[in-house]
Amino acid sequence: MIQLYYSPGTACLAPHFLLEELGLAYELILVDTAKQQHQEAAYLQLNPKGKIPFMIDGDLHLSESAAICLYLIEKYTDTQQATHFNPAPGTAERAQLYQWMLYLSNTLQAELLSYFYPERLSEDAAGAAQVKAHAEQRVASMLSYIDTQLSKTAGNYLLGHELSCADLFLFMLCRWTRGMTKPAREYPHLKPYLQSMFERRSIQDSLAQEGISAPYY
Ligand SMILES: N[C@@H](CCC(=O)N[C@@H](CS)C(=O)NCC(=O)O)C(=O)O
Repeated sequence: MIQLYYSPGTACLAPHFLLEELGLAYELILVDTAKQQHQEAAYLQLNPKGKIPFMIDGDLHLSESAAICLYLIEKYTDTQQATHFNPAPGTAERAQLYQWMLYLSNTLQAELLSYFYPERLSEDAAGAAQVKAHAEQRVASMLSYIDTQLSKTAGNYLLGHELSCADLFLFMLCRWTRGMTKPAREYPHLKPYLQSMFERRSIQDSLAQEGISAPYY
């Protein structure tokens, strides 16, 4: 059975939503970052990066939330019900999926990590406060870009009419902005988008399993 190592609310959420969305059997294993369990020897032996999430599927050991999502759609979407999750290689839809997954993980997620760990990018508290403030400004311009893109899609999702793992990834990242001056939920197109994503059973169940309570996003 697939094992997902998680810490509540962290980058494990996108793979967790996806496991639920695909109806796969999996086991959740808690590695609590608040208790520094991700720095313990037993976990570092599995994932020397000391980051969450981490997934084991048979002989495969995999880190990086975006890579886990792309692996899961490629391996487990051969059923009729889930084909829209895995657009055929070489198609425009597949290219769009890669574009969103790379943009979200390489740009917005990276900036959010600077926002949450500013002390790693500065030598003192004043510098860290500046790093955090600047990261929040850059996140705001990225949210603005995403909001505009959502206004141009033909359907309700990043790829148009069908949900993809990029939407699950985006919901996770938008959730992380909930404490910002202008959180994602306050952008005109992101607002209804996040509300409708939040209503999905996969998201509700994952948040409940991780023990996450309101405000959700
Ligand atoms: N690019 C990685 C980022 C992983 C990451 O930084 N996870 C955070 C939680 S969201 C973490 O493990 N933080 C603990 C730490 O950096 O000490 C991914 O998407 O999997």
